[in-house]
Amino acid sequence: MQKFPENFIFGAATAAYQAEGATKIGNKGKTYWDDYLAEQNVFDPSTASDFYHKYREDLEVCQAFGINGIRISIAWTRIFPNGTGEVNQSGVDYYHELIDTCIKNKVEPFVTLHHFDTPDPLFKLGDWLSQEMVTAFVDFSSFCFKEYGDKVNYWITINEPWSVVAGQYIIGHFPPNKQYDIPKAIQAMHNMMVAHARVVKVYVAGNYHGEIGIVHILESKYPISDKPEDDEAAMQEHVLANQFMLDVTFNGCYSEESLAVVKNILKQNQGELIIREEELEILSDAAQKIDFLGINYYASHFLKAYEGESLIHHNGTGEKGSSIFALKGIGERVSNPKIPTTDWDWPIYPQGLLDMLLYIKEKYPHYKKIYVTENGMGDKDLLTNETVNDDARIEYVRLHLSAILKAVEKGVNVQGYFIWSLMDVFSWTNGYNKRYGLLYVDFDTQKRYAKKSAYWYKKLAETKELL
Ligand code: BGP
Repeated sequence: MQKFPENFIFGAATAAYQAEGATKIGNKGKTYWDDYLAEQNVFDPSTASDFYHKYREDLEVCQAFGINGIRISIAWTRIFPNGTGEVNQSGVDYYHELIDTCIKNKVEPFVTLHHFDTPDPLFKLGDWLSQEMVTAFVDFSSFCFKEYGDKVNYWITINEPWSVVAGQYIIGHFPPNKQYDIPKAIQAMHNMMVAHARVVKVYVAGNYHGEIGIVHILESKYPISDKPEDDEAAMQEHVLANQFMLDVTFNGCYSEESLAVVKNILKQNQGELIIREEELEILSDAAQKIDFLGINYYASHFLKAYEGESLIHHNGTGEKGSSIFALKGIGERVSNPKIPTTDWDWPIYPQGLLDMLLYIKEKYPHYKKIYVTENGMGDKDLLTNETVNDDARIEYVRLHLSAILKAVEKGVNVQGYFIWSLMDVFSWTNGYNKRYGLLYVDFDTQKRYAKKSAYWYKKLAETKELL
């Protein structure tokens, strides 16, 4: 039996666009998803889990199930429907009520400012590739700090820069749906880190009482064999997806090692990275001021050397074995027969989380603390007798929590865990059949049903013991 520290947060995560629905209610403006999803006509995000209307009920459930933390995000387009300019008071009021309701139910809100939901007008100006976007994000964040800063204790600037740019410019399943444009992805990722750093600066200057951090998706990368070329492939993907961001998060600059790898990738993909002189000080400053790192961890990858042109197939349907992910100048993700995967081909590998936590402690020893801000298992849940017997999910979470406890024993400062997700939500590229929630949502009636995992999590949160 392993026990968690007394103040550990047993949280659950959501994101505005995936949970709230109400995309056309309360004068909300469009994100880049609205027109794109309408055009595609495959998944409809307009109701999602209706958290916009049901948050009171959901937060009472959190309290009843021992959940003492929640990740929510503020939909930028509820506050500034056009991204900049006029403020929409009903959006401002909504988040006051939501945050107050979290506090009333003793559920600590961890509030994210950008969770994959750029306002459409700023997206059209180039999204994270444009300086207008960066400045508008700083202004929006500054507005949120002034409005909610006296009651929010934990702020997250940006959720998963790597996933955003990989989705937009490499995989092509996030608008603007470009594929294999690795140079654009790298530039946008850098610009997101500059935006993060500028927001940290504003927060610190405002003397707010809370803490600020960033969330990265961090998946460990391993060579599939002991061949040096496979090792090289794993190292390259690790640098691009993990180390490049961690360097700047904790050191405020890219290490020579990371820059050498990234420049080589850029060379093979005919591109360059522009880092402006004036950004260096801001990045370095933020690295010293940041209070915590959020890690989202779902899977790790096994890599093999790859010489061909980039080739990707995104498994968005849960058809096991259909994924392809091979990048020119980097490597190819391959299946490891010893490691189980989800139906969406995500390798289930808790050791990868332990390795990542230990890596951070070793490589960035001045990090302050870590929250695991997302972890969970997407599955095709079946509702039977008003519940879901999601034993596979319980086992997944148990193994990952056990990895966290091992890291804590080895001295890594992890202070909380947020299961993705509180309730079943809209999945950006998989729609509604990939369910992660502790609560099953009947998307026709919006009725919630506690899954077996919810009862398991309740017991864990109450006893703090991992059996
Ligand atoms: C993370 C995102 C979440 C969520 C989760 C599950 O990358 O931060 O918003 O979507 O992944 O991903 P998916 O829905 O693609 O299975």
